Amino acid sequence: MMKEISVIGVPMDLGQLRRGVDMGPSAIRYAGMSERLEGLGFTIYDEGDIKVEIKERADNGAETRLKNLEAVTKGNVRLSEKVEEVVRLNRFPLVLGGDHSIAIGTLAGIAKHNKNLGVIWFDAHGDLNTADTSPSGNIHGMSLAVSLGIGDSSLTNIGGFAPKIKPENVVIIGARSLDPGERKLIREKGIRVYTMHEIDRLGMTRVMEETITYLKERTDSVHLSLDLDGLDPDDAPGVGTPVVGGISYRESHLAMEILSEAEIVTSAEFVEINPILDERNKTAEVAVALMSSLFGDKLL
Ligand code: 6HN
Ligand code: MN
Ligand code: MN
Ligand code: MN
Repeated sequence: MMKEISVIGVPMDLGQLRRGVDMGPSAIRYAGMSERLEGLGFTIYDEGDIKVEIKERADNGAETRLKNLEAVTKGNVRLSEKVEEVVRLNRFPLVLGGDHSIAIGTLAGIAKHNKNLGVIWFDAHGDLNTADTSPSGNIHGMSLAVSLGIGDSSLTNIGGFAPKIKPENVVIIGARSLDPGERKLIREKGIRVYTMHEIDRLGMTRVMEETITYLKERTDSVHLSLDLDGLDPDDAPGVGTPVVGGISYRESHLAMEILSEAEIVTSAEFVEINPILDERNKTAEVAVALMSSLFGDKLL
């Protein structure tokens, strides 16, 4: 794995309606991220935060069903440019959210340099909605669809090209709340999904081994997009859209260790941490522990 990591904070809370998720990057830094990763031998370049419009000033976009479309687009354009620069410097981009709409900008920046990019989407949700299928109008529930080139053109065309990823290069892990339109898209596009049912049946070890084999066969780099609501709310309570029956802390930690051994992940983002909803920064601490395993922390 690359020995230099660039950390990019994205205080984005406009892709959904609950306040506080913009404080995610601070909470993760406060939980000791840099010290942990430096302790593993990495050089950390903290690039600070991307500028995102504050909610009070964002036009809520009454002319479209997509809430805060203009401000979400602008923030993601800035993020994509920063990520692209980091990839060009051959550093590992580690993006801190912010709500999951920021995957749009992260993937736009990475895909510019990686034509056959794989994506692990670790999430309770599919984030595969469009303006027509979304129950909420919230863009954080659309970011994977947008990256597949499906959605509003101001979002799908960020970076000047679409799509960013191919459906057969995506693996969703942890799904347990999929809207009807998302299920349809998964079937139509043949997207590989490990729902909680498969995780229970096969166990996390086999799910990760299959995922790694599958992505190694068809991609040359892998982005990990980790939504903390993929974990069970007991282990990660500080998220805006919790869903019961999720991946345990231990299983998710094991998943990161297996990914670390496989050495396939070339970029990552940790999103949806909402300190206002959290219990004494527990969810940010979980995020830092997962990062630490992903970057090779061994217990012995
Ligand atoms: N996330 N499927 C719901 C929606 O509004 O589209 C929830 C999306 C949650 C998105 O957690 O990143
Ligand atoms: Mn998500
Ligand atoms: Mn989610
Ligand atoms: Mn372990």
